[in-house]
Amino acid sequence: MARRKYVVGNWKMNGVTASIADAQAIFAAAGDHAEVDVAICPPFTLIGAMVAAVPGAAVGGQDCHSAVSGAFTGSVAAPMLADAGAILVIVGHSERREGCGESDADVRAKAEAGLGAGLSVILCVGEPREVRESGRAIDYVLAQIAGSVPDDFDATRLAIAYEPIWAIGTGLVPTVDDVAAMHGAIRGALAARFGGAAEDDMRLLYGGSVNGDNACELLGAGDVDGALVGGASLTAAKFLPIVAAA
Ligand code: G2H
Repeated sequence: MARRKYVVGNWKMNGVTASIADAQAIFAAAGDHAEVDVAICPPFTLIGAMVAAVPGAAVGGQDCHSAVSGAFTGSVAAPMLADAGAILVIVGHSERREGCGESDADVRAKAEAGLGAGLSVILCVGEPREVRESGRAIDYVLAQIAGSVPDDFDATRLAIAYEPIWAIGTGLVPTVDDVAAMHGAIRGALAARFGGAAEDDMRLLYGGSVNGDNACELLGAGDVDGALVGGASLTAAKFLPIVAAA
């Protein structure tokens, strides 16, 4: 099965009610690119409003707790995201792995929670600068894959986002050859562990300073099925060139 391109906006901690107009503009124009799956992951506070404003749009959360419910002040469970109308969730973003101390086991539990709630999951991996400079980036990321990807999943509902930490929000990006080498290594590891479905159906996204100027090149790299986009996903003017490049 040919993998559809997938371009996902990660709004991070940006957006208020007025920003729903940006999402409406993005999803309306994305309709011109029917061959691309477009999604936006706004802050939790905007999920319900975004789903209501753009019925049928692919809206997601940026994180979830691994438990279904309980005494976890400030956290949001995967079934709550589904209840709010989300259809996907990002787990394991480096801003949570590093900023909130999330381990591979934590990320795996969150991915399992998301899948268990019926959501699609985007599971993030990526190396810090010093690991890239030491030449160990592929080993580092494959260890994250081994530790954080669940054992059992529908390959059409789990995507991997490779986001080198040093490229996030910095304007720096890896070379196309480095992206292709990393994605090829990830694909190989998934195929070896899970077989044909992972090889054929799982989508591998690139994330980290993707913008309208570099999207064509990055999305054209080998085994890149789309992009996870932060800063350039907040407005239609910046995001739609990336969708068009896919
Ligand atoms: C990486 C990316 C979105 P940005 O975190 O996940 O953000 O495109 O701003 O580097």
